Amino acid sequence: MSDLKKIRDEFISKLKGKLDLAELNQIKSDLFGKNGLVSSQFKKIGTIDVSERKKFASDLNIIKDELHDLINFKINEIEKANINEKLEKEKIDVTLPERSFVRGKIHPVSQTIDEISSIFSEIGFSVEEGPDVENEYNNFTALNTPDNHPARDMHDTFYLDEKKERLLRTHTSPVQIRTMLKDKPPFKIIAPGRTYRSDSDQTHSPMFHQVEGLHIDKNINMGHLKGCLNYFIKEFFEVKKIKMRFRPSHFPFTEPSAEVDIGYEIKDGKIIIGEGDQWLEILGCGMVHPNVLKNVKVDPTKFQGYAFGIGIDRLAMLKYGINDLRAFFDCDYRWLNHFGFDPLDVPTNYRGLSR
Ligand code: 2NM
Repeated sequence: MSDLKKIRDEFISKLKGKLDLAELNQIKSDLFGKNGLVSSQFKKIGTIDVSERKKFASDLNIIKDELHDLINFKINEIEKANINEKLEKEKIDVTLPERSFVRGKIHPVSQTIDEISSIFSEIGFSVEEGPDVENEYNNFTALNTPDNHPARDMHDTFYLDEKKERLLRTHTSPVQIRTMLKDKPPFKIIAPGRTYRSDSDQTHSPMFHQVEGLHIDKNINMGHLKGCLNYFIKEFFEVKKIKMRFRPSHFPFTEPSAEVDIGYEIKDGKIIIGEGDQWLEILGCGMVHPNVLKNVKVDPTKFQGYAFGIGIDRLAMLKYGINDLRAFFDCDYRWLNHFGFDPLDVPTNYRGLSR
């Protein structure tokens, strides 16, 4: 048997087996590479006796084509199978239903704090924050609240130790105290945040939210207080005019003290803020007591000012028609989805405040 026929038979039988791509390429190089078996036969043509040369060259070309075509056919088959497998695996079923997707909502209390902060920042107030766990000096003593005052009672305040030194702040006034102790007057700040009182029923939650304001400068009087609150209430409820009255009251930290009511009426079962002959109490305020100023080393003969405290939760309920305070803190996802605010929805009265 000639060399050519041997090569042919050997490789035809090899190629009958199951071969992968790497093995096929190896065979291809063994035969047709630079020193491959078939390539070497081509180099031999010149040495062959002239009488046999033509037949040898012709046989060689036939064998070369046969092996070459067979290898390429097998490579092609594998590549086609690979592509088909990929197509099968990566098939997208466009008839499947989409994955459910939920976007979080801004809690109405957070939304209201943002609105209040941006309204006050427009007239020069800056926002201050402080810790929820306070000491009794910042929460009571500095605020001219005597030891025997009912607010200090165990039934009203959450004390965190036997000695009653640490407590959950009952208002955000300690933030004003901290600010006045740390900086020099004038002061023009608001302090929004969580506050705590031992109280729980339909209209009281043991944790609630307050924003307190403080403006201390030379010659600040009650007219400034009235103007500031009138502006705030109009902006907050988005009304042009507001009926407002100051009722004498008492707080240990202010003198004189007042509670502020706004006019409202019910029309077609809906509350209209700003007009009507019903009164709604919405905040407490007054001129900061000289004792408070002395406690934070501010000279009350040189500096005076006003302060106010607003309950945020009730304001949010009024503005957004929510009637159960407790729903605010139930963490019911369906409730939040209904009453919450879309974080990507920029309101028309947006004031450019970042969250
Ligand atoms: C209120 C009512 C009246 C108040 C007083 C102070 C401070 F720290 F400056 F003395 N901050 N907030 C204040 C005054 C709070 O809440 C109903």
